[in-house]
Amino acid sequence: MVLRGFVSSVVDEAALLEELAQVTEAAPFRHLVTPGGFRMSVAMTNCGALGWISDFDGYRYEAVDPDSGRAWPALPPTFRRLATEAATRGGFPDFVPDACLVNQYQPGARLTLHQDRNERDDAAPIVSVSLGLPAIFLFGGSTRRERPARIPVHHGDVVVWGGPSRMRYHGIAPLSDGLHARLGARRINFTFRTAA
Ligand code: MD6
Ligand code: FE
Repeated sequence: MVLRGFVSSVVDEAALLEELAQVTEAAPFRHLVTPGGFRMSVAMTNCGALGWISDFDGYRYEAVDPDSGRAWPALPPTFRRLATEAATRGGFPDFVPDACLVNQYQPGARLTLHQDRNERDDAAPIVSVSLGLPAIFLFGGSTRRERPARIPVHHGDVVVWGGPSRMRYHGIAPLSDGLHARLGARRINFTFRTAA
């Protein structure tokens, strides 16, 4: 379910961006390496009890930021409220996120088709928030071979993703150039999950 313009309808956007700045100060964006040895074009960080990481040993959730040796920053209050309000609107009133992956795309960055399969419980939805520059969300099938639908996502849109769609392949097409009034030349995405 795509909730257009949902962010500003439920939270104070300035508060959300201030909390984002605090998260990225404590745990700066970094380019992870895939298990196959490729540097990801998307820069990532996390907040919440668990953070998603990738390195030569694989993809997984960890409680400690490998760059700092400290716990990931806590899920800020405005982040949490946005996630639970969106999940409720999407039909998942019991959603309790314990992980928020924060993705930063600069022009040209992309996320190739993948499934989200590192979470323990696939009954829980994912709440995905788009901020900054617009992007094309690629929404595929249950195999990598199906040609994905191309769904535009704009600043303030929230996608709630669960149930029978939970294991569909998806990705982000290479980000086009542009300048967003508040976020500059980048797209930020939060994906809230129940990982543990
Ligand atoms: C992104 N999102 O929007 C990447 N995964 O930047 C994802 O990979 C994603 O948006 C699962 C569910 C929703 C998502
Ligand atoms: Fe994903």
